[in-house]
Amino acid sequence: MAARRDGVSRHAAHRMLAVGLTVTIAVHFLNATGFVPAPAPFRRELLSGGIAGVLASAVSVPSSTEAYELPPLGYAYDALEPSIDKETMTIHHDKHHNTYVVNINKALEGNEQPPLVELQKTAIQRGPAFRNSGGGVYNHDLFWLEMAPVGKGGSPSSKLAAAIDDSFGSLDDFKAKFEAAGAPGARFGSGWVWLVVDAEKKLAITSTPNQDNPLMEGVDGVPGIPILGCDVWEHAYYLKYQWQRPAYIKAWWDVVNWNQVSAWYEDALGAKAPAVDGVPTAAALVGQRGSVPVATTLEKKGLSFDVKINWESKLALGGS
Ligand code: MN3
Repeated sequence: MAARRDGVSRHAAHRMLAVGLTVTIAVHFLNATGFVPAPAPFRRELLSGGIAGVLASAVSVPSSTEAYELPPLGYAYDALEPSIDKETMTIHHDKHHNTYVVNINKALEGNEQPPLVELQKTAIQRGPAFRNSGGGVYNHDLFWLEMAPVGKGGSPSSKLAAAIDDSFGSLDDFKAKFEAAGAPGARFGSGWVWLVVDAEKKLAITSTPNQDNPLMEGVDGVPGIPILGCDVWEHAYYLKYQWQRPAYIKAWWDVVNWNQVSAWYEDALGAKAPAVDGVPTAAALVGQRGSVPVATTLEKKGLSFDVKINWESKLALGGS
């Protein structure tokens, strides 16, 4: 019995060592590579051959695997200052948003991944990974797109402006009601405030807890198509505004991309929800993307991200 226990202990020790090494390698690797996304086409090119092809086959990740991706911002991290500071944007996008991307991809590993917008519908029924991570990816994709540097976001289209007047009295009244819905007294704890187009194609303000959104069946809020959403999690504002969430929401209006929101309003009247995994749409409206230096930088960093994902897959599956 003693010998057998020793055997078991040795086996357990080996496993622990393997796990420890795995974690060490993973941490080292993640630190070395950072959380920088590869643009979709670049990643797919890599997966079809070359270095990544070798890596993919080495770690048994099918080359046809499709995964949700962390889209690069359509503007610089400091472009939304002074409303939102550079450090908040960097951490929010590179860490918080990326974590949702990694986790929903893990939850869907080996399964077909539907368009992100479709995933929202059944997210609450499918459980926490889909609701929290799937919702988190969609909400943040939308959030980056609906913002633009001060002076670049335009104003509501005449059609949207008329609908806002009709539903809320005026643009100022709308903003006041939206701010009230996002204040800590109304949305206690983490969540989002939304402008939605409801089933009657009317505008409504609602708020949802955590990473829920109005597309989710069974949502605690007004169901509908979101065309504007304000992230009121503390991670969205705390570094600059601390406890003053209302000050953050007030400053946030200066960076709303009304050109994008107006386009989504048109779509919503046709029952089409923002398919937010198409970053260039808003970018074109903002006129801030597509510059060669940005693309070049991202492509240089793209390989690191690709490698990280493959290694993560291996480390998560192997080792024990
Ligand atoms: Mn957030």
